[in-house]
Amino acid sequence: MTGRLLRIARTFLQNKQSNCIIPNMSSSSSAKKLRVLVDMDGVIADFEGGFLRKYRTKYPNEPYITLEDRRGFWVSTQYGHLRSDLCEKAISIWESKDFFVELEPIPGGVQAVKEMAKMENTDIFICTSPIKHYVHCPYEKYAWIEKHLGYDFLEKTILTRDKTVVTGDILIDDKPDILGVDPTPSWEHILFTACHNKHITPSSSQRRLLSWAHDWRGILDSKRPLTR
Ligand code: DGP
Ligand code: MG
Repeated sequence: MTGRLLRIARTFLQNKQSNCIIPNMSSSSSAKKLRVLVDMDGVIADFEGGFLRKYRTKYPNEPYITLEDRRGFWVSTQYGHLRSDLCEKAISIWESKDFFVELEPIPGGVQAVKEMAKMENTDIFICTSPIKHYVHCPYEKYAWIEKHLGYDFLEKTILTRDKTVVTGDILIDDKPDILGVDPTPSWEHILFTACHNKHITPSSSQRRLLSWAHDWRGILDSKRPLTR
């Protein structure tokens, strides 16, 4: 017994000296917590607004698509339909330095996420897909999170191209079809309304969050186990 306590104390001191983060050993207590995954672009960071502003600045004489007329998740696809060379021009915008870090927050999103982080029995993670042109995007996503949500949120940040392999109770995301290697992800996808998806009718089982001014707390509560 004494030997075991000594080992634990030694490990603790070693971890402290090496600045290691000591994992939460009480995994059974976290099992009861509601795990909320919140997407970044189009949910808390205004990708569409930032894109249009920078596209019009860089290409003032080219045609563009207003946010009202946006249809379909892929911006480059719709610009390519407008005129084939505009596909590459659109891509050049989000591949540029400072694009992701300079995105404006979506109204109410940062506040909501901070509030979720303070809720009892709730674990919140930002779950975002970086673009494959990785020179700026992953770094800038972390920088945006630190700037708007704070340094501690870097612990709660998941960058993945496949959100189906991440486990959670809810994923709040503006992409209508979230596909990956797992055909039955653990989370319920709550479709966050964005300019590109507001015209589509979600499948009857899919719930929407119209904006952060709407009842996101009710959606979280609907996933919590009933207490007696
Ligand atoms: P997410 O919000 O996590 O689903 O990330 C999707 C990313 O894809 C986001 O950074 C926006 C970006 N995106 C939007 N339209 C296009 C497009 O047409 N092509 C590419 N490569 N990325 C796009
Ligand atoms: Mg998104």
